[in-house]
This record gives sequence, C-alpha cells and structure tokens, in this order.
Amino acid sequence: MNKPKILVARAVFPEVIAKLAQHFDVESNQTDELWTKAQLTAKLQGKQGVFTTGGERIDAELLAACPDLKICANMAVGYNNFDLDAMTAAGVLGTNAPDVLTETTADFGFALLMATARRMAEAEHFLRAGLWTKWSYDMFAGSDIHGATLGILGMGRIGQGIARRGAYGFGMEVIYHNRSRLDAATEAECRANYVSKEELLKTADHLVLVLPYSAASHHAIGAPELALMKPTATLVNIARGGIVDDAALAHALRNKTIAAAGLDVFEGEPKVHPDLLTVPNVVLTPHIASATLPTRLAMANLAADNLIGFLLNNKPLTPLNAKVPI
Ligand code: 8YV
Repeated sequence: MNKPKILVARAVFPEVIAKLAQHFDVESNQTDELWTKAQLTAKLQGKQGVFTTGGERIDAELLAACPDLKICANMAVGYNNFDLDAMTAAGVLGTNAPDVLTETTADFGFALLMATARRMAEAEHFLRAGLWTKWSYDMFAGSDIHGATLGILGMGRIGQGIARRGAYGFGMEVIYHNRSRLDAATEAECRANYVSKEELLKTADHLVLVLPYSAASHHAIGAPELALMKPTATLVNIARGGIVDDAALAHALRNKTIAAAGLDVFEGEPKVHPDLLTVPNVVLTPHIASATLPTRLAMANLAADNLIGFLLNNKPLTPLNAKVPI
C-alpha cells in the first residue's frame, strides 16, 4: 500500500524526519527555506498532512487549493496561524503541541521578568561598551522581584507555571485575570487571586502576558492600558506579538509611563518595531521561550505523533477541532 504523503514545512530534528519517513512519503525542508504562500500551496498538492511550526498560515484560500489535505500539525501550542473555522469547514484537522513546553516556557518567562526588572541587558551593553569606570549607588538600580505583586494576564498552563514560580520561589503576591476564573483548587495551588483587568493593570508591580492571540486579544495592551500601570512597573510578553501595541509600548517606555519591558514576541516578527530598538529600557529576545533542545524535540515529536496517530489510526493526540472525520 502506498504511504500517505506529508510535507514538513520547516527544518526539524533529523530523527523526527526519520520517524515520519517510517510511516509516510515525506517531503521535508531541511534547508529551511521560507516558502511563500504560493510555494507552500504548490508543495501541498497531493499531500494529506502538513507539519507546521507556527509561521505557516493555513486559511480558507490555501485549503481550497489543497483538496487532499486532511491534517495540519503545529509544532507550537499557539495556533493563531490556523483559521480553525475554515479548517473545520474544509474537514481539515488541526493539532497543536501543548503541555510539553509548559515548564520550559514558564522558566523563560520568569527569566525575562528578572532580566527586565533588574536591567540586565542594559547593564551588559553598558559594560561591553567600556562605559563601566566606577561604582555608583544607583547604577542600574532596578526593582525587586521577591515580595512584589506579580500580575498574570492569561492564566492557562504556562501562566499557572509562572504563578507557582513567583509564589513559591520568590514570595510574590500573585494576581491574575483570565477570560474565565480558575477553580478554587487551582487558584489555591497557584496561590493566585482573581482580579479585574483594570485592577491587574493598576496593582501589578510586574505584569506577564501569557494569553492566546485572537481578534479579541489584539492590542489588549495599548496606550490606555499602559497608562493605568504603575510608573515603576515592568511588562513581559511571552505570548504573541499583536497582543501589545508595540508603537504605544515604545512610546510608554521612552516616556517612563512604565519602567521597563521584556519582549520575546513582536507584531510582524521577525521584524521588530524600530522604536523598540532604540529605547534602552527593554529586553528583546527572538521568540525563544520554548527553546531548549529537549522541549523543542518533545514539541516536534508531538506534532509528528499527531500526524501518525491521525493519518494511520484516526487518533490524533491533541486535536483542536475534534469533530473533523478522516
Ligand atoms: C514556538 C510558541 O517556538 O508554542 C508556541 O506557541 O510560540 C513557540 O513555542 C513557535 O510558535 C514556533 O513553533
């Protein structure tokens, strides 16, 4: 019997390609070219499955042009690159890669928070530039993490991981806002108190964004929200670009509306708003919150196992639109 045909849209671990090749006729992209939508559509002809990484947009136009496609397996927990309604309408399953990246991503969120509050990037640039000639009492004085109020917007698995780190590791008071309030047991386990978004903005010393991107969360943090925050506050975004209005944030950082920001994600990435590149009080990282090799391998394996599970046994592991038939 002919093996089903799949496309792996970006370079991934060779062992994952090898595993896929045991079950599928695989076209891979190990040179990691960035395909246009037209190129992706052309490559998908005759393919039943595609392994995506979060950067490939799967929408109604592409689906209409790829009638053989049955499953798109994302190597990412976020799936805003999928038009899930269009996929469901076209009978195409989407899967994501949750859980396996939760703790790694929470670690990074906390690291970025600490680097931001303690001005590590700014201080390192200063040192590398040869500007360190003497000690002074307020040189790169930042704000404390321990004992401060940690605000979390978006309290899913990663948000809860950050809450636990703050509460148990650093004695922080944790407040959160989410579309729906957590059950009492989870709140108690995270030592987190539910507040309104307005109270979160006004009260947090450090605010971490961990909510999914959608039309509803577009510019959830813009000029009006930044204006509500404390002038001493730090803001960390490890969720998605587009949740923060980057132009408004750069303006707020320059005017010290808030003290500092740490950003791992950007509107229109890998481009970064030019104003963010010139303000000193921001730590910028290139979307690496899940980037440890064991975690990236686990994410790739989960995407691969979704393709294998669905196309071979009609049993995807982490389906997003469960009612899609094979
Ligand atoms: C990915 C992410 O590295 O999982 C997510 O949603 O943002 C990152 O872990 C990125 O999306 C590329 O797959």
